[in-house]
Amino acid sequence: TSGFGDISNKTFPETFKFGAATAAYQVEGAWNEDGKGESIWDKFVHEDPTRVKDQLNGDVACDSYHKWQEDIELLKELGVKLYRFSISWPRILPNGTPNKINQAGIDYYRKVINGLKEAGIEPLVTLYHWDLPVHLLDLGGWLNEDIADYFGDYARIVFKNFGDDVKLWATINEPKTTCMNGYGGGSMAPGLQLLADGVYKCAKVQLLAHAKAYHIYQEEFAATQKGKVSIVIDATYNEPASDSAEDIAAAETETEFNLGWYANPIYLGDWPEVMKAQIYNRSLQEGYSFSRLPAFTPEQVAYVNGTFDFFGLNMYTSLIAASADYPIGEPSYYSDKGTATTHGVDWTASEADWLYSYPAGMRKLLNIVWNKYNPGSIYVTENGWATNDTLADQSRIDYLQGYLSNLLDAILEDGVNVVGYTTWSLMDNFEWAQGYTQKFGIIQVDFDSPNRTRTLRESARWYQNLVSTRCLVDECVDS
Ligand code: PNW
Repeated sequence: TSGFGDISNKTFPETFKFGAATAAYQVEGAWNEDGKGESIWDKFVHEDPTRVKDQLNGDVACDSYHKWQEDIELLKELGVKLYRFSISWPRILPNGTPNKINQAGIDYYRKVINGLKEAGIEPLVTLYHWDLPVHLLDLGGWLNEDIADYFGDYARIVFKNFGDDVKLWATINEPKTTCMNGYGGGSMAPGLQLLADGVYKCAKVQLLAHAKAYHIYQEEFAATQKGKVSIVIDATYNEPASDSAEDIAAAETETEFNLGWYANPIYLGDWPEVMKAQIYNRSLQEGYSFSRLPAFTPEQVAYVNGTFDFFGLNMYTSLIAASADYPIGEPSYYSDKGTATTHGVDWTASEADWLYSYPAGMRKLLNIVWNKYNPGSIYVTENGWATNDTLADQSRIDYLQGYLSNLLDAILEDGVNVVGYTTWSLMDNFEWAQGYTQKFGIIQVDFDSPNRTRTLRESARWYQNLVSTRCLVDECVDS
């Protein structure tokens, strides 16, 4: 079945926070204005425009660097009480080091945060949504453990400047997608293809960097600022392809190599056992004398373990997982994992080739996260749908309604403490290697006009109604 149950006719709890999300490189533009340094995305798209499907880039994007007031007006119009956005590291520290702070960058985010405050909208701020300063790439980027120290210095400056007004922090957005696409497949900056030897090191460095920022907050800011810090992890719900023991194990392995890869070290301590065992065994058979999965020292396990105040979950889609044989040959994350994945035949396709709608996966994944990791509370920090440019985006409404109904069931029926939701995205933006060919916004942006005119889609009207009624259907009963 497609997993569509009846849409819940209960209301969302009064305390539940609805919001919307964006990320700096995808919306800001002004890539070289007012002292901003070059990021790895600036370099990646300028060096070889063919890396992006429409050969366009984020030089201007939604021009939110200049149009932030308009963005806040749109948030107000939607009625949301939460806005997730990210800070551009090289806008604050042009070469990534604390040696030179760009005051214009500080001023920009200060204005945005003040504007949100006046509008009664709470900021949820991501420190790193993929735009590493180029200078730090020259040092090895996320393959060099020293980057954790640089990240700590950057985080301290941000906490110090904005922590009086920002109480929800996400350190790193989707370390898995960064490492798999930036250091594995190579479709994203910095474009390295190190699926066997780079992706696990990248993961370790990002986890150490996250933990560093978390500890700095706890030691230097938590007592006075009283905010919450966590990481944002993207994950799929993985359904076994059949009732066979092999496929059931494959779905579990799929989850451990994706969600567990990052969540286990932070919420339980250390890599998942199945990753340790399978990567070590494959490495030996491939001729290595060591595991390609770099071990955490016991001190590092303890340093990373427990570095969360909530769970930030990006959830878009699900997979059907089966066990698969990968003969020993080219070493790779995929052969280490040993699964084959597809999507359900009756799941609706979006404009993005990886994104299919399976609403029940939302409830199932929330239960897994809740029961396995005991995070105390969960924010769904991204969830959204890709369409073409149309304003009549009924497929997005169907998707959001189905996923949010399952999210609500998880809260009311299963007791999962989901406290907030920021849909991806507030508006169309630069969709990385897909350029402007895929639209994720509930608000349309006209990238052909210098104004970057923003227009509410039908889904934005629908979301506006949901936010004000807390109800997914025409009429709700009290929850
Ligand atoms: C997110 N998946 O990445 C990113 O955080 C956003 O910046 C991006 O615009 C958005 O998704 C839409 O692509 C993901 O395969 C990419 O499950 C792929 C997956 C999940 C998240």
